[in-house]
Amino acid sequence: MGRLVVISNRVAVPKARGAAGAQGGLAGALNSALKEYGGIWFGWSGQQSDDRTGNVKLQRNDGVTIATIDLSSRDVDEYYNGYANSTLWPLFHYRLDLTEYERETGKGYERVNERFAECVSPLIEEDDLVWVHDYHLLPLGDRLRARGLKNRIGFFLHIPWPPTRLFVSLPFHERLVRTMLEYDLIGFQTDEWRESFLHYCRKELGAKVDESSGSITLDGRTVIARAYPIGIDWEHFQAQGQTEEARKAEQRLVSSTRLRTAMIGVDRLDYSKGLPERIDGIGRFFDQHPKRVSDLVFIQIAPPSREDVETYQQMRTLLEQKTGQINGARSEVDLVPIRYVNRGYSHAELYGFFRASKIGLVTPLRDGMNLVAKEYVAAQDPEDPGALILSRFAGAARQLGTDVEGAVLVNPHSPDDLSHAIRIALDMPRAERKARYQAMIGTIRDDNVQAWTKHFCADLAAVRQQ
Ligand code: ADQ
Repeated sequence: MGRLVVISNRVAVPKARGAAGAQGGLAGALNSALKEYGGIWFGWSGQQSDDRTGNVKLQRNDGVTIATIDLSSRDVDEYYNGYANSTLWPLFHYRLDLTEYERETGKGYERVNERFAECVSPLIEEDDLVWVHDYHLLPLGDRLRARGLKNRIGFFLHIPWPPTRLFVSLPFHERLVRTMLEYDLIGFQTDEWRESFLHYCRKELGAKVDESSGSITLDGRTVIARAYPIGIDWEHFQAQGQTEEARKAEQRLVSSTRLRTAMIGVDRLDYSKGLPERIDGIGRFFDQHPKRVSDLVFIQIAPPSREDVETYQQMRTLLEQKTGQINGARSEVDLVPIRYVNRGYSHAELYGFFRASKIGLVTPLRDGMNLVAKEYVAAQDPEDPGALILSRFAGAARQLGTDVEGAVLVNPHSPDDLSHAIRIALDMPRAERKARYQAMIGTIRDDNVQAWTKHFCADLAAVRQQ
């Protein structure tokens, strides 16, 4: 196998504290892949510059070549804040109500994909494997082929693929999916998203689809679609858990919550994560069990993300209001039921906070996978683990829960369901917590991010090209 060339919207050199929240789950995963195979990671530098000289900045970091370009402010508005984050992100998370359809941002999206192809193709050698990531770059494979690239090109979608009935609301949906058929292998987080994609190709494009192998054939070209559920960097996370920083974080939470059970949520501040709905569920729990206010403290850690997009600003305000209302109504001089923290923490600190919390609350309305759910479980003491409450609509629910085993599954839209799950988790006997933990920990440990990258890259290297 040649080198690996990873292409994603942003490249992220691992940084220390506070950076993890902004980087999201993607960064850690890709860094691990590149360290293992050697190669190049190409993407936007995060900088804006209006002089489009097309210069690629190269930097060696820990055996990996990081190659970046700047984007113009118009590119950032149209491609990043516009089409990627105001059209595709809400639509792919089933939020038609928040989806904007603007022709100009669509053009900006195509322009930036073309620019990515123009800048990265000279860096790619003949037998390199090319791995493109996520919704920012759906048409990139097609743009690379147009420049004569014959390499094996794979694509992985980190977020859900929406049902056909929602997806067809996107103007030019057919054109977009046809460009994706230029990849050799397309990976999804779960079978559910893969099935939606196959359904679209069959119904709307008339492609020949083989459900079991995932092959899609159209106009003489075949692409394979498979599910590759992403995992956490188990070893790294466990090593973080052994640090003094993790131990101090755990102690800090234990001593500040004293006899109350700590329940924790850790998310980017994003409407897909179901944060206002989560607060409503906690409010319902306190309404239904007013005496138990003194048993529970909820800690929500949520650093802001995508602050230039208006829906994100509105959500932040809504969340502050809802938290303020509950705290106003339920606090005592020495007791505040919800602690809402607008900042990121290092993985070591998160490990400590997770371990000190007897309930993990992960309730996205829709999520490709959700790595926080896996990190929460990975941080638990096997002899006295906490309980995980997990949304049925997170990709992770496919691996971590049935109705009786593993995580306590919930419908995050229903405050009653959330309230019920909180009561179950709060009163769960240790033996049941241990059994549920045992049902989850094997897949979290073994199906880790290294296994994920190995599996995807091996399949990509093995695809028969036409
Ligand atoms: P995200 O939407 O960013 O990722 P997630 O999978 O939960 O969501 O990953 C978040 C990562 O960022 C985790 O490693 C977590 O520890 C970290 N993080 C989150 N909040 C943090 C905070 N407050 N402080 C510090 N760190 C924080 C997208 C998709 C997911 C998919 C991943 C990976 O939306 O569905 O699981 O990519 O494919």
